[in-house]
Amino acid sequence: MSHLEALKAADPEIRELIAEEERRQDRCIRLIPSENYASRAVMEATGSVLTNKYSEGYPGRRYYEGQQVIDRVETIAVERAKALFGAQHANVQPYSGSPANQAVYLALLKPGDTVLGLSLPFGGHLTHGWKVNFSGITYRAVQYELDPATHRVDLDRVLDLARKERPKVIFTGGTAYPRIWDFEGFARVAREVGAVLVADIAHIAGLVAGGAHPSPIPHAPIVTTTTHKTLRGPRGGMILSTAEHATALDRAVFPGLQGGPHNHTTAGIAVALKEAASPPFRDYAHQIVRNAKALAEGLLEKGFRLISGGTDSHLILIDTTAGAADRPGVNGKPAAKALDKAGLECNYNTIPFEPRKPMDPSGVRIGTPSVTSRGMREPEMRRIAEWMHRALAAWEKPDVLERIRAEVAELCEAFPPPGIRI
Ligand code: DSN
Repeated sequence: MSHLEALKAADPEIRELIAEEERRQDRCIRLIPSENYASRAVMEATGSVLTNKYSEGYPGRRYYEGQQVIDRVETIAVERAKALFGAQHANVQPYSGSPANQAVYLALLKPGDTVLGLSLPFGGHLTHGWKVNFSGITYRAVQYELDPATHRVDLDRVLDLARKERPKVIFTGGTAYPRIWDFEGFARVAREVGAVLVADIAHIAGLVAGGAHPSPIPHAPIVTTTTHKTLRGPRGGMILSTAEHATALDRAVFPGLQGGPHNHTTAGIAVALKEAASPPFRDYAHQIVRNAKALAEGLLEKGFRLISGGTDSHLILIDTTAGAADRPGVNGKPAAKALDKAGLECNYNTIPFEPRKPMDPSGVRIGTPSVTSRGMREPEMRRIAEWMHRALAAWEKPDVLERIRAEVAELCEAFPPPGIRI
């Protein structure tokens, strides 16, 4: 916390809250699959004087003077993004994943046009056409679901729906789908109906960068992502595309949707992209998947019901309402709250064909990006599975949850998180 000395003097209340959050992130096992630990280098870039500068426009074409440095920072970020993912064009200005997707709609569609995406309760994202989101309000959204038996995408069903509804845009990707995305198969569907395929790889960008998940490029001409999940950068967004869509997408981001880019974030993204291009990041990406598989195996041994039976990626979706002989079933929300009390942070989540309400669903969603960033491996995943079992077996017993929390903190002490202790 030495870097927060000025804050200590100016605003001790906020400084203490940041210190408290730092301790919390250090002492618990963070299993939310969309979160991670950004490196200290990423945070230094993000917490820099670049936050002081307005830069509406793009490198070489700005509406403000004084862009000598900012233009170079953004150009480096763009070139690194293109090189890392093998894309012809990159826009690193979207404030996050939702604005990145919003820009895609603005670039490709008119209000009322048809878009096809995975339904939210089945693991899709709000911006893929969910009814309460701008995407479902402004456009004619049609949603595909998962196969009732396998809980996997059934491309034949997607094709049938696409033939019937003739979408202009098809989204792949989601927030709670634990299996590999068949980008090539989706590209065939999109070609057949004349739609533009958009791959939202927000969750798996780091896996794609590290070679632990197939790349959507060249199958999808447009790829959107956040930068802070498996990619381990600051909170931000990016759009990658073919040259064909570059101008429309750039115009949609600015001036269509946003004002000045967050230059401090752009610098943090550049640093994260450099880190993601390094050989250790490839090991990191593959270890995330190995850890998720080990955690899934540990949970299956404890009798947990995993959606789709396991995982190929960084995340696992558990139906916590299904108990075992020595563990009662419990709804997702109380399960997530009990796990949090035990120092195991996750989020409650809908499961496919969810019979309950989104605010009180049947499952929890966990993942391994953060624990892998701390250097944890398969043996630690076994311990996490055991703790999850014990915590949910005693979900109404604060003393048991407190004991587990102490054990969790002891393990965490041995695995310093990036950005906090290393
Ligand atoms: N909120 C993100 C997640 O947790 O998956 C998706 O945008």
